[in-house]
Amino acid sequence: MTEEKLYGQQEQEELNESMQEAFRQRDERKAKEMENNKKAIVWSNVGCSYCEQAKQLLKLKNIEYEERNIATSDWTIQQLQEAVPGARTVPQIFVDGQHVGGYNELVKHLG
Ligand SMILES: N[C@@H](CCC(=O)N[C@@H](CS)C(=O)NCC(=O)O)C(=O)O
Repeated sequence: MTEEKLYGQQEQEELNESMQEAFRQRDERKAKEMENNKKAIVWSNVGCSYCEQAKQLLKLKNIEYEERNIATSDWTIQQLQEAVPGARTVPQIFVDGQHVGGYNELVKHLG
């Protein structure tokens, strides 16, 4: 017995659509899982709007990040310079241990 006999054309189309939707949801879940595994470090400073935007973007993409704010007693400008020699602006962002650059580079990096 062929499938056409078991299911009418409309039922067949509905089945195809729901399978496509299931695959789409699975792909979306996988992509999210992969992003969830990423970790970022954001070197920042107070009153830095690009730093805020970078953190917003990472949140939106579900990427966990550690903020290293050089205005706090936890981190210093020297430590930032060791991590990114010659850095002249903040934020300076690392994703999965790789230096990406500032906010604009992060936007490009995350596509
Ligand atoms: N193109 C940079 C711009 C970053 C930027 O201008 N940051 C400001 C603070 S929000 C800064 O560090 N300014 C210090 C300076 O320009 O000397 C990016 O995308 O991150």
